[in-house]
Amino acid sequence: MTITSTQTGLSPQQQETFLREGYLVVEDLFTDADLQPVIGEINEEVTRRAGEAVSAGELSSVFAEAGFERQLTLISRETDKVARSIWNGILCGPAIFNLIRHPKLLDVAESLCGPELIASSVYRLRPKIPHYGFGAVPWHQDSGYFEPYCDKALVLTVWLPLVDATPENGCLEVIPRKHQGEVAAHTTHAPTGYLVIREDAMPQGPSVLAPVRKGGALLLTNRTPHASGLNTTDIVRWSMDLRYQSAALPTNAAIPRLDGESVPSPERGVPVACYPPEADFLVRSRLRPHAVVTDPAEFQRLRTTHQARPVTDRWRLTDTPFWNVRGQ
Ligand SMILES: O=C(O)CCC(=O)C(=O)O
Repeated sequence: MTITSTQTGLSPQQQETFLREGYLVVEDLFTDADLQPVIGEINEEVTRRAGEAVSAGELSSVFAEAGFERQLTLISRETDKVARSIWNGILCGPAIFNLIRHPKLLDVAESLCGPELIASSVYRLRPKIPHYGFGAVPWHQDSGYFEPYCDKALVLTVWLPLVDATPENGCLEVIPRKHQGEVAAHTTHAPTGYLVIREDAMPQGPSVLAPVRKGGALLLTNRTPHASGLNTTDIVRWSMDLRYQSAALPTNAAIPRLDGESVPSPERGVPVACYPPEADFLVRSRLRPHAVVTDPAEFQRLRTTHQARPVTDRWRLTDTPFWNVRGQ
């Protein structure tokens, strides 16, 4: 379901479509110039880490001349260490921070999550390397990873390609209209370690591929079943997935709470955050603007010093004593 963006948040028609289908592709949200700072920052970090691998004798060259789309492909033919070292939410530089709080994205997020906006701790950088097994992501709902308390609320995923995402390089695939019921039972996917919906719990219905051109975004709810395939091209399918939620949901962001917001409480089973392992922050607010994080250094501090709390072990997948809301 593709609708061209209005640049000032989503139109009522876009909102309706998203809520009905569980996903929406928004085209032309960003210009190349909007995305260049984050691409530059990532590229610099790849080159820096590749340089370290060259010094350690693990790589023959940093392959800088190959450019953003191909450099990591060439590096990864010799070692996957560089790609693995930047995967997920490890990078937290100023351009990533500025992308997460970009007004165009916040307008979109506000349309669906309301004006008191938390940037969820779960943001991920995904360099999907050509023909790399760990690049394919099995069928899951993001809520499979989150606290059960947050299942019925919206934690919005904004999936943002930094190159054109196509079926050939492993764009996402979704099952429309399966985002309303209970979260399906998940288990561990061997050998990647990702969560995957259990075969006997897989929502039945036709899936659709969701290619997105650079500059566009795919919006998903936290209960939308989605997956992505292998990258069979020779460029890296670079993407970021960013998440937003209302401040009325559990959050570990340091904010003054308003009446009616869900503060942690063992008695009422309210967890400290929808995803306690990483740090949330307030990204837009009219009612407590002084608590909005605007300093890249503060963002970096939050990302690197957060005291991780595990998520409830709802799928009983490990013997780890997972944090339990009643035992905090
Ligand atoms: O980028 C991908 O291939 C998968 C992304 C994903 O599963 C997610 O954002 O939840």
